[in-house]
Amino acid sequence: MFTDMKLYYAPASSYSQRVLIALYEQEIDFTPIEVNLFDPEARSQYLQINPFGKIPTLTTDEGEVLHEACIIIEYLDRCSKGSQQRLIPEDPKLALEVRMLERIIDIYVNGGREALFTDSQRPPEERGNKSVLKAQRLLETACTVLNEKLVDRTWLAGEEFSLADCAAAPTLAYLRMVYNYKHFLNLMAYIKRLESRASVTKVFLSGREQMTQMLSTLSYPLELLALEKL
Ligand SMILES: N[C@@H](CCC(=O)N[C@@H](CS)C(=O)NCC(=O)O)C(=O)O
Repeated sequence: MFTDMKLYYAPASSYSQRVLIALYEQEIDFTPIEVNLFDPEARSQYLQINPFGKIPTLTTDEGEVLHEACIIIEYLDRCSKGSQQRLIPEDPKLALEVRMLERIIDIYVNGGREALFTDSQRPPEERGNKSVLKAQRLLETACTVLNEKLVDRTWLAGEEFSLADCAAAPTLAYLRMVYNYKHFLNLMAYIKRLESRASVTKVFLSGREQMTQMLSTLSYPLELLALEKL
């Protein structure tokens, strides 16, 4: 059924990783096509598939072209075999919570991570402007909300792994490079659970080499925070 499904992605791209986790969770066959957005020719070719120049993109068996990680995951979830656990629950109330958590991760956690990362690559005397501080405050609020949700939950929306966890895994892993969240104890325990989940382990391992290479090209090196150091 999924023989001609193609995922355009990069191993270290956090949005690609969200979709890869969903594909492995749902045991869906696909053809991976690695895109190098740093190569001008590859980039201009890719723009024909995704005019925004963002990865990932999924092309379906029916020839549909899907952008946006959360939409791609929703598509995969609808097509997945009946035996697999749904990443967006059937129950409408639960489904709303899953989507809300995914939005919080995308907008406030990932938005804060991006703002802090960009800031870290400015000369030290130019860091910490108002918009960065605002993004950091929103990031802290989002971490507080997620940390509270996790008081009595294994996964973000409860006992079932969901779309929200697909989004959280790479976002929280990369967040460690720019923001130390060791004071959020439930989040810390949660990232460890995520990292031991088979789909997540596989995706993180395959992205490590490219991420290490990218980190080596930074103007201001980041100290990649290992969990043991937090
Ligand atoms: N809203 C998009 C964001 C995708 C995105 O930002 N992807 C990054 C890689 S993780 C990218 O393509 N960056 C390249 C660029 O901005 O030029 C989604 O949900 O898929």
